[in-house]
Amino acid sequence: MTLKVGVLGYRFMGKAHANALARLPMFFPDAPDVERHTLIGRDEEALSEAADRLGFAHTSTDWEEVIDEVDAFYNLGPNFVHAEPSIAALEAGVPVLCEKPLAANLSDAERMAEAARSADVPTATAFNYRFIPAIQYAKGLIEDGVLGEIHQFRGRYLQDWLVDPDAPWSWRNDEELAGSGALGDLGAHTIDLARFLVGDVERVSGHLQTFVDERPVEGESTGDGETAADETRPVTVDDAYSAQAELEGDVMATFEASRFANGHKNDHTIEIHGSEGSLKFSLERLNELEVLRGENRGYETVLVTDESDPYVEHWWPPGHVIGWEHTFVHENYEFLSAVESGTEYHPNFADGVAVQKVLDAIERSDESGEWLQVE
Ligand code: SOE
Repeated sequence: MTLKVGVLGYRFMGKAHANALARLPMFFPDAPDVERHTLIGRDEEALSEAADRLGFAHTSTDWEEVIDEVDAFYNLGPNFVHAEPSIAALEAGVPVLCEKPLAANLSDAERMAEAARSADVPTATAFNYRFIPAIQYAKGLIEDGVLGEIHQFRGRYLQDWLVDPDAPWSWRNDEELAGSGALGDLGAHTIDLARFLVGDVERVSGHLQTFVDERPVEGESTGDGETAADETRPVTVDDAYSAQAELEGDVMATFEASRFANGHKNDHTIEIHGSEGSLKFSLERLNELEVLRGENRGYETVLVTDESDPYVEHWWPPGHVIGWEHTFVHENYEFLSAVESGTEYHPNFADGVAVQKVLDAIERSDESGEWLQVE
């Protein structure tokens, strides 16, 4: 059977997932057959150019029509578009993969998770970093007790694309459209990894800050290399956040993210300390994991491209490293395999709403100045 996939969104994430779908038959012969069926967007000209480039057979400006024609629906639109199309697809019994964070606010995320429960088909919240071989290796070490009892988790995700006060305003700077800023965009990944590797978040104390309050709207070109950008719009989300947290099992955690961290491009790092050892992971060196076993013996750098890598046989011989885009291939492979076999998939919408509850509690804690329980 060929699974027809309908994809809403054709920019950054559209490209990442289309690339993943194209790689599946080449590298994962055991994956279901997949057709890049319909690409969905609003601007017909841009959509048609993207569909040709990304290998989609059809285009549509109406997601409602597409839902009835496909076997899986990918919602890769901005956060405020996550809820309605995803819920409609689930009500039609179509499995859904939705980009993170699950929604722009907790009530939408809860409605989506409820629709997923009723539909009882596989859903995915696209936390692609779970599918990095080094992260899966780390999980195996923790489950095997190599780190002993876990005491601390530290995660930070730093980028710098908003340091320039003239960096243009986009939906990502607007509370209605995005929900939050660095918190939801980047922090959601870190919080998901904390849940995946260590456990649920029980209580938090958060702090959010916006360093630039308004940004220029990208203007029309004036033809002389300048843009007519005298209009600005307010920034209504955080540029950076930090939070202290307690995870289940009395694990102490800190989370931090910024889109304002000069010099950091896509710097997501995780550190975990246990009674018997520690781990360090950096997304900028994603083929490696630093592991400390026992006290005072120093960290050993494990190159995770050998038999410990669950996907190594699909790619290159050990030592031939993989990159950021491969995380999407692994994610698509696992999700579409679950769609074909009708089995459970994680991280699903229940995982997405669990993260959204933490994002929501961090924001409320910033407003009230108090530690809050995550319900
Ligand atoms: C933001 O810059 C961003 O593209 C996030 O939206 C992605 O989730 C992250 O993986 C990379 O950075």
